[in-house]
Amino acid sequence: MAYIPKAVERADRYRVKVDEYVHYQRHGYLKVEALLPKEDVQRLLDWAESRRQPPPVSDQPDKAPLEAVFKTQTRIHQLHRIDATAEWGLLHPRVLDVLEALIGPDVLALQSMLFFNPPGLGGQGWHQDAYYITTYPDTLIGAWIALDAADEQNGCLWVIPGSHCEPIYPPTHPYGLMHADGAFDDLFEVENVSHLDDEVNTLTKVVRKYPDPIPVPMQPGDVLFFHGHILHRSYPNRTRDRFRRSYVCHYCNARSWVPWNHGEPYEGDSANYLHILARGSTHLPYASPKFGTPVYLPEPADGNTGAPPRMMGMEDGMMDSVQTAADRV
Ligand SMILES: O=C(O)CCC(=O)C(=O)O
Repeated sequence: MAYIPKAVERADRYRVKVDEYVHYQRHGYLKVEALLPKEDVQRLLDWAESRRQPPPVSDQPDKAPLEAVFKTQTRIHQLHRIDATAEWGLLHPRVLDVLEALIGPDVLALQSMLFFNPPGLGGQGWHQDAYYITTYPDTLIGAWIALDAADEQNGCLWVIPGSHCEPIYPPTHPYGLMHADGAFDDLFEVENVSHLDDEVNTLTKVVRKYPDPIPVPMQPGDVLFFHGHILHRSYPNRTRDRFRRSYVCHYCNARSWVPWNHGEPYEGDSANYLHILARGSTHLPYASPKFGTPVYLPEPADGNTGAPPRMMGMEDGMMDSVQTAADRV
């Protein structure tokens, strides 16, 4: 029987507007305001604060003083593998509602990053996320969940609208796999990607092809969805008294092969089995939520209901609508 993707209904389901879908496809990003309710933002903030506490003092004298580590800590990766709240945030149903429309219906959750960006710290220079996280087919997307208000002063994200149409610019030292390796004639290699200094980061050459980048100010609960190829960056937090906390997660279509992992030794040819199937279905291996966060996967029966394909090839080599074919019998 055919798999016909069909999401499970929920009372608070977010329904993406056609204009939002078009905006994402055309510009490579989409800000959805107030996607997370206030109480969910508060839950993530409380959790972020609990993670920000310095761990117990170490008795190993060679380790850096923990307070110093704590002060310089700007982000923590992959907490969803060890923490129930992080898993809940990564699999937030309203974030997945949008992803289902933009890259789904089958969605695989790959990465979580908790950013603190205290005053004076943080910032990441121009980069494309699919440079780091390869998926085949290339379906990577980020979801940037604002926990604090983010603006130009405390280091909001900046994007270059339309730059998601660029291919991924490869590094000078090949490492791992690159998107469409060898398929382009004039693709140049880049150095020091993500470096804060535009003169050092040679991806800036691509940035300069475009009109001025734009800042994306956010309010707590807003979520910015951004394409895996879009050129984007952030600046260090220039305020004296404000954090810039955010929870940033990455996903791809669950039918993509993912030779990428983070936080474990080499995982073999494919790491799909380490990533969580968040929506839909897949023929590839996947992980289930460790901490029991509900994911709304279709039941096998749901997947097998609905209309058959609308056109079919006829024995005489012509295409015909299924209805007409049925009527002829
Ligand atoms: O939030 C930031 O400062 C940078 C995040 C970012 O660029 C990313 O997740 O790709």
